[in-house]
Amino acid sequence: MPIDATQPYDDQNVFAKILRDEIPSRRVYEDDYAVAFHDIAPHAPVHILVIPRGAYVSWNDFSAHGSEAEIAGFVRAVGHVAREHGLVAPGYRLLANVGGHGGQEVPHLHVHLFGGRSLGPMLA
Ligand code: IU
Repeated sequence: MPIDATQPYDDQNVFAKILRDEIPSRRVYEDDYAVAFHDIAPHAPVHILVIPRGAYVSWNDFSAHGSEAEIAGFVRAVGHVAREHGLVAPGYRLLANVGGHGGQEVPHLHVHLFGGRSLGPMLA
C-alpha cells in the first residue's frame, strides 16, 4: 500500500529498524550518512537499497530539510555502492519512489539501485 509522503516520520518503520539493527539486513555498505543493503525481493541481479541515516520520509523532506552534508554524503554513498558493484561500465538504474503516485511503500527515503542486466526502457 503506497504511503502518504506528507506523513510525519515514523521511527517504527522497517528501514528505521534496519538502521538500528533491530531487524537483520544484508548490508553492503555503510558510512556516517547512508546504509545500503540488498532488497529482500530483488527485481534485477543487483537490487540494492540505499537509505540516509537521517529520519526522512521521502525525497520531499530530504531535499527540503536535509543538510548539505547529508545530501552530499547520501549521493556519494549511492555512487560508491554502484562503483563497488562493478556497475559503472555496464550501467545501472536509480529509482526513488515518492508517495502515493510514486508507489512508495516504506516511509523512509530509499533509492533503488538496479543493475547486472540490461534493464530496457525506463519504467513507466
Ligand atoms: P518502495 O520504493 O517503497 O516501493 O520499495 C520498497 C522496497 O523495500 C521493495 O523493493 C521491498 O522489496 C523492499 N523491502 C526490503 O528490502 N525489506 C523489507 O523488510 C521490506 C521491503 I517491508
